[in-house]
Amino acid sequence: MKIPKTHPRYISLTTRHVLEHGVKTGITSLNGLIAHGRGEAFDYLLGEKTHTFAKEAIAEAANVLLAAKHPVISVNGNTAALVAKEFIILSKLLRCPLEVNIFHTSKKREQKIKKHLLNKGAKDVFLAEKKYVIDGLLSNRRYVNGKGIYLADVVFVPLEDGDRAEALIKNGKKVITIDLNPLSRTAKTATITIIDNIVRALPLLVGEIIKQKKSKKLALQKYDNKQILKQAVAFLRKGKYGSGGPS
Ligand code: PTJ
Repeated sequence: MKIPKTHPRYISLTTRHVLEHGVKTGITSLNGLIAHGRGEAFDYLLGEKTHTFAKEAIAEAANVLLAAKHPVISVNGNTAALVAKEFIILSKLLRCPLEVNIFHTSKKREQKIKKHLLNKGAKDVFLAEKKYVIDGLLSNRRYVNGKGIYLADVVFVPLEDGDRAEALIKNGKKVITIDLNPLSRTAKTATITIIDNIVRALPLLVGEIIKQKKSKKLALQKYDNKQILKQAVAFLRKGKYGSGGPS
């Protein structure tokens, strides 16, 4: 289906197609479509734009990722379909690995995601190993790579489930997430929560990292994630939503 660029919901509709393609090629799970639908509902209410609270979180995320000793980017079936290119740029800028870590267990899908990332130019793509486990977690996501998330001090885990965010924090790691829902357990648990659509936030994060790398000194910012969440919820409560209009 060809969507005219002038369609008021062009970005939203093309993003859906990217995920649909992800399902057809075996990268994204069917559940991923449902998760995206939930995200879309919040995006609509947020006016489908990047707010100041997201920009502040992006700046802090860049700061923390650049200061990390061993950052790792965790990739799932939705994010692999939507932002593989930006993940690869990020992993090169930060000299850090990408690790495939999926919630809905499937060895076949893990391999397909890895191949997809390598085909797009990724260097290091790790998979989970049964002997390395995140304590306090029962889902498939407890298995991690011994040189990746297991060792990481900072884990970038966009579109995450609450259980793993909590477990990673309990295991002493900083967690940076992207989640359109400021009320989700992940959003509330993470060290830094970027409340924005991943397709808008990732290019901005790449830009911010390039900017902060050039400026060479890492700004120590006063950052309060609870305040960021409060601002997002306050915006939703005000009800000034729906930039694209009903369709
Ligand atoms: O590939 P798998 O098996 O690892 O599965 C990936 C999903 C995303 C399906 C899985 O992690 C999952 O079920 O996630 P949840 O618990 O549904 O949470 C996903 C969160 O991401 C929800 O709070 C959504 O609002 C949010 N979300 C969905 N799409 C986007 C998003 N946030 C930002 N940008 C999006 N495009």
